[in-house]
This record gives sequence, structure tokens and C-alpha cells, in this order.
Amino acid sequence: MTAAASDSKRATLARRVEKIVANTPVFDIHTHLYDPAFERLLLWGIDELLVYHYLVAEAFRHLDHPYEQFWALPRTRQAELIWNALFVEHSPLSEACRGVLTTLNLLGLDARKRDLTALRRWFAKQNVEKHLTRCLDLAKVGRVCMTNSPFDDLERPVWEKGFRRDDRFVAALRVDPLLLAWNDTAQRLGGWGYQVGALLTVPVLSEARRFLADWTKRMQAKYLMVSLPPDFRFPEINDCARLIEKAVLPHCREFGLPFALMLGVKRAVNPALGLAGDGVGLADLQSLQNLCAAFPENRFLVTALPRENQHELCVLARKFRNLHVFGCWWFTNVPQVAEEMTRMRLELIGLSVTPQHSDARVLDQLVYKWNHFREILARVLIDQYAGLSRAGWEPTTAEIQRDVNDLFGGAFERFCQVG
Ligand code: FIX
Ligand code: ZN
Repeated sequence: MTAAASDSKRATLARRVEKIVANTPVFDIHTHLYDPAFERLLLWGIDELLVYHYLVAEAFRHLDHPYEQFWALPRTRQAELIWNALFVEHSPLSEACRGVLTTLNLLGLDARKRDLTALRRWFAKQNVEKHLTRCLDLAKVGRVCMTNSPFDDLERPVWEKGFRRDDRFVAALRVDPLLLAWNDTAQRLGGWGYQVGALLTVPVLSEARRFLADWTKRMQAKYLMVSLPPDFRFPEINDCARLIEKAVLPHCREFGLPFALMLGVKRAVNPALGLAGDGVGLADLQSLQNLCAAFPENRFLVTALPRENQHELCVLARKFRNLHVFGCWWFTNVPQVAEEMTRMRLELIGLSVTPQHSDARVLDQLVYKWNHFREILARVLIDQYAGLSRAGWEPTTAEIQRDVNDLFGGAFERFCQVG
């Protein structure tokens, strides 16, 4: 084939892949968004976009306010300080800053004048229900998985009271306090009528399971979920490992649910920064291997925060079919790292992976998180299919569509259903 013919063949392939990747609806399997029934817990709008903890961390590189003074300010003032520091006084080059601009741009707003007041005026006129549908449409997100914690005092009463579910929102039962702070959690469970104490005896573990069962049913949870620090080990003689083995995993087997592990987060490296103060540290994937090997009847959805864990995680997924790798989480969700991870995953695991979740905390973020990731995924897939084409294998449009469906939720759904 001449160089011109091969360029034109690649251009045709690129257009097909880009179109499919841009238009395929995605199931966003991990976010911090809420069903609108949770009212104020569903964050949206320009001020929330600006006070996102990713931007708070970046703004403090420039601000000289004492931390407490910043946190004591009204949210609108915090947003102004961040806007000035990151958008007006410097060019907004970081991924999180660019994300705000992509979102505004796709919402049809003009940020070129750097006029925060005008942007606020537009958001003030929006209605949350319509805005929700608009953001989901723009991001082409079909369904959103929430992060639901019975330990959250604002969230719990809404579940207890009951509400009519929006079927675009799916629940995931988050259990960090149960596994990471058993002593405090035991007291709270005691207050809610579960017969538990500090010692993890057999009856106490059975009460912990009763708690998990009650909340799984109440939320209709799709999976259970925890984030774990770099020093997490399994097996181990401590409350966390015992609760995993004797409560969470049997519960997941009973209810046929996967257990999601988010590995390698170092909480409160700088506590004064609040949510923005968490860091990263290498996770011990030997412990994950031990879990996958010891509990073949359980299914593990796993993402890891450190870039350095990604290769080993892919190799583990080749060894254990009860392991499903997902997402470019948080500090890895920057184009350079997300692209590298996506290539590595496709090259090592193929299509039985869920390459991205948004982790959106503010509704509008869905727009940029998915727009930016779709660009990355299209680039990676074009290269992969072009490689196949050079090997004499021409993917059909239907095959490309099938593959993208898998990457955007199909493979995840199948993984959840097995068992
Ligand atoms: O633990 C998590 O689910 C993390 O995603 C959050 O804790 C974190 O604050 C975040 O928003 C990262 O994207
Ligand atoms: Zn998260």
C-alpha cells in the first residue's frame, strides 16, 4: 500500500473510532454525586466547581492565607480566591483547571472575559433537574454510581426516611469507617441497635453482617466499597483484616456482590487542607493477590492510586478472573498518566477492564471528565486497531461498537453478574 493510501485508511479508521467513542453512553461506576432526592448533597454550579478539592490544593500553592482563615470564609469567597489564583493570576494549565473550562465551554458559556460574576448569573438561573439532565446528556452518561455511606450524618436520614429513586442513579455501599476505625464504629452501631462491642467475637461479626445486610437492602447496593491506605495488609491479625474475612466477604458472597478496593490512599497527609490534604503511597498488591487467591468465590473491583502500582495490577488481573480493574483514580486522572494506563491495560488485559470512572463530586464535572477521557480512549483505540489492521485484521464498525460498549460499562456489568 502507498503511504498516501495507508494515511487515508488510518484517517477513515480514526473517524469511525472517534465517532463511536464520542457517542457511546457510559455507566460511570464511581462518583460522589447523589440522586437529586438528596437535595443539597448533589453539588453543582460554578462555585462548587471552583472549590473542588483538586483546585483547593492547587490554589494553596499561591495563597498565603492561613488554612483556618480560608476555611472560615463563605464558599463564594473561597471560590473567588481560587478563581483569582488559578484562572486570573496564572494560566489554568492543570488538568483540574482545564476541566472547569471544558465544562463551561460545553455548557455554552464564554469564560474568555474571566468574568466570574457573569458565570454565576448563568448558573443562578438554572434549575437542578434540568441541569442534571443537561450534564448527563453532554457527558453521555447513562447511569451514575453514587458513593453511599450509612456513616454520613447528612446522607443516612435520607435513606432512613426513604425516597423515590431516580433510576439513573445506582448505589454503592461505602464501608471505610467499619473497616478502618472499628472501635468508634462499634459505638455507633451499638447506638443504632446492633449488639456489638470492641472485640470481634463471632456474635459481633454476625451483627456486623446484619448491619451490612440491612444497608445493602435499603440502598439496593450494586457493590461494597472501601479505600485503603498503603500499609493495608492481608492476611493480618487486626480488626480490618478480620472484618474483611469474616463479615464483608461472606456478606458479598451471600448477596452476590463485588467488593471494590481503592488502594494506596494516604489520608490526611496535610489535615489542614481537609479533603484536599490526602496523598498517595505504594499499595501492597501481594495482599490483593492473597485476597483474590484465597477467596475465588468473591469478586474484587480494584483501582490503585499510585502510578507505580499499575503494571503489577494489570499482571494480577491476568492471573485472577475474580479481579476487575477499573478507573484512573484521582492523581492518575491526568492525561499523561491516564493515557499510559489505558494503553497498558488494553495491551495487557484487553477489553475486560473498565478504564475510567469520573469520581465527580460536582455534577458539572461529568462533562469534562468524560470529554477528556473520551479523547484519550479514542487515541489509544485508534492505535490499537491500526495495529490490528497492520496485522491483517480489519475490525468492523459493529465490533468497535461492541468493544467500546464493554469499556464503558458492559464488562463491568458482566463482572457484577457472574457468581
Ligand atoms: O475515596 C474516594 O472515593 C476518593 O475518590 C475521594 O476520597 C477523593 O476525595 C476524591 O474525590 C478523588 O477523586
Ligand atoms: Zn471517590
